[in-house]
Formats: sequence, structure tokens, C-alpha cells
Amino acid sequence: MKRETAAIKGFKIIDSTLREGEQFVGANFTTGQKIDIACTLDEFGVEYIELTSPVVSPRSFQDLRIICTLGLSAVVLTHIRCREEDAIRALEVEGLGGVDIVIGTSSPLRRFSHGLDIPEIIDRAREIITLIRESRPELEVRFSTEDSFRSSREDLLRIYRAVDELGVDRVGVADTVGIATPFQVYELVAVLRREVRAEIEFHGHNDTGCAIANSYAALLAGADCVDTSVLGIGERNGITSLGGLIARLYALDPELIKGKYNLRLLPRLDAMVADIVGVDIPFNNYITGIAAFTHKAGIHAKAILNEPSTYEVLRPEDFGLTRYISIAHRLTGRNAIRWRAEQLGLKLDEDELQEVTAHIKTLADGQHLSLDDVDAIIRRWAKRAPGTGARGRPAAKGGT
Ligand code: HCA
Ligand code: CU
Repeated sequence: MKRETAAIKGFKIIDSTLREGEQFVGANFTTGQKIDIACTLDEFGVEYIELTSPVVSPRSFQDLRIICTLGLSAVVLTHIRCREEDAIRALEVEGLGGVDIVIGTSSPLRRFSHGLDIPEIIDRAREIITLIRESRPELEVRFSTEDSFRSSREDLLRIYRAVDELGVDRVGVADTVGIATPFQVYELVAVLRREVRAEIEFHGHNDTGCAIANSYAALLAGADCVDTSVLGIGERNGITSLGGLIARLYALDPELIKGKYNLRLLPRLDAMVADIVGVDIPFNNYITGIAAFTHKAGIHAKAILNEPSTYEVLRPEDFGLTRYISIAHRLTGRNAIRWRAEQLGLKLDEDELQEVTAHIKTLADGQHLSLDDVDAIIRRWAKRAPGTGARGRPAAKGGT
């Protein structure tokens, strides 16, 4: 555990909701929405905010300029192709913090996208990096190889070494199609760590469900930065989600993560972006899904009521959320019913609790129960005249 914490300590988040996230099918951000998202991400504490290339459209150019005037603590980056026209446009933007250059390096992308071979890619990289360095030396420059995991290792290292020598601040490894496994990511980043002096960034798509694990593996292998987006939105089913990465890293070292980020803003960010792009927060989402802190089985409820860490590695309070114990079902238990009765200000003795729990379980076998139904049953049980010794069952809702 200690070794892992040491490995991730200085990591930084490059949030790409306003670039990769804009490639999500439902995203079509207005200027105002971009400002809201950027400001909330900044308040949350991400170190970088990446925006769509200024050559994409006049609005994209304008919005980039506007976001750069907001005085955010986060460094604002823009993402461009390795082309002169893109770089020239980015260089016009005042207050910009850096430029993220990307070019495809796998053979399908080389053949069907830009048609350049590896020496030509390196020449082009030299031209664009030099242009940026000479015009705006204060800008951070990152160079990334699109589709890194379907590119030849030899080609990748040639490019990374060349751009490292050109003095880029960061090199990017991109799992563009979500094909990589954590072991492959760890291995490539570890090799790269020995080859370049620049920082290493990892960008991982989630097509096969590995984006968070891959990002974590990258950090453990020596990467400095991980790309995220709120709710993971992006091209196809998206990339590493901000909340998911936070959950993973919090589980490793809660104090480190609480110290770095304003975690209570995560629910607001997720809700805001879900609303803007017209989706619900998935029920099983990390931290903010409705089921994320809901406990159900009697055994779980009992232990959670005694000590939440028994079944929770994330403390809901740290995210401004509360846990919920679901009791209206056949898996419920006596301890959960006692807890609910206490919440209702009612006291039942152990025999009564046993009985009412058995009654609720039997009822739930035959019908859907709501919390209101269960509350009504508990109330009826508690109303019985005390001291009669009668263990007769009070009439349950609907008869019996
Ligand atoms: C894409 C580009 C990219 C770029 C990642 C990066 C990818 O939309 O295909 O700049 O590192 O996934 O390769 O998002
Ligand atoms: Cu991507």
C-alpha cells in the first residue's frame, strides 16, 4: 500500500469534459454551460482543463478565449492536430496554458487518417513543437500518439524520444479504442518512464471496461497525469470518469485525495453534466449513483449500523452524501428494523422485533413493499397494548 501511495502522490488530473466530453453523442455545450462546467471543475480542484481545438468552429475558438479569461486556477489547455493551422490558431489565444498535440501512430491511422510515415510524423512534430516553443515559450506542450496500443513499440519509442529531445513538457499515451489491459498499460508506461524525461500522461477509453484500472496502472507505473471527463463522457462509451478515478484513488489513500480535491462538489458536477448532456447518472455510478451507498441484505445492514467501514471503502460523508439502508424486502433483518423503529421514535422489545421482521419478510415474499408500508407495520406493532403478554399479530395492511 505504501509503495502505491508514493507512486501516485504528485499525480494530476487533466479533465477533458470540454474536449473529449464534447465528442459524446449527447454533448453540444453552449458557452454558458462550458463556463459553468469549467468553473465547477476548477473549484473541485482539477489541475488542468482541456478544451476542443479552436479550429473546429468559430464558437469553439471564441469559447476557448472566454474560458482563458476566467482566471481559473486550473491550467487551460487546447487539443490540436499536429498541423500548422491548428497551432497558429491556438497561439492567438491569450491566457492559454498549454497545447496538447495529437497524431495517429497506428498503421490504420497512418494509412487512412493522415498518410504520414514515422519519419514524416517526427518532422511534422519538430515543425509544430518548434513553432509553439518559439512563439509562446510559456506554453506547456504535450505530444501524444493516438492509438498507442495498436502502434508498433519501436515506432512509439522513436517518436517519444524525438519529441522528448525537442523539449515537450509531457508525452501522452492514448488507448484510443479501449483495447488495453492494466498489465499492458503498466508495461508500456514503465518502459516509457525509463526512456523520456518529460512527464507522462495517460488517456484511456472505456470500450472494454478497463479505463479506470488502466489509468490506475499508468499512475503506478510512473505516469504523472490522467485524462478524465465528468461521468466519463466522450467518444463512443467514453473515457476514465472523474468520479471513478477519484473513487479508485480515494480507496488507496483517502487523506491524500481529500487534501487535493473538493470532493463535496462531485455530486454537483455529475448532476450538472448529466443534465446538460441529457442522460441520467447511472444507478451504479461510482459515488453518485443512487445505489452507491445503499445497503440491503440484513447481514450488511447489521454490520453497517455497527461500523460503516465493514462494507464501505468510501465514506459518503466525504462527498456530502449519506448512506441508505433499504429495509422493505425479504432480505431484511432484525437490526435494520430496530434501527428504523428507532428512527420513527418507537421501541420494540426483542421478541416483537423478531416477530415483526418475520412478518415483513413473509409479506415481502408475496408483494412489493414500500418503506411506507414497512413503517405502517412497525407502527401497528408498537401500538399494541404493552404488558398484555399477548403475542397476537396485529392486523397487517390489507387484512391478515
Ligand atoms: C480521438 C483522440 C484522442 C486523443 C487523446 C490524446 C484519443 O478522439 O481519437 O490526445 O491523448 O482517444 O486518441 O481522444
Ligand atoms: Cu479519446
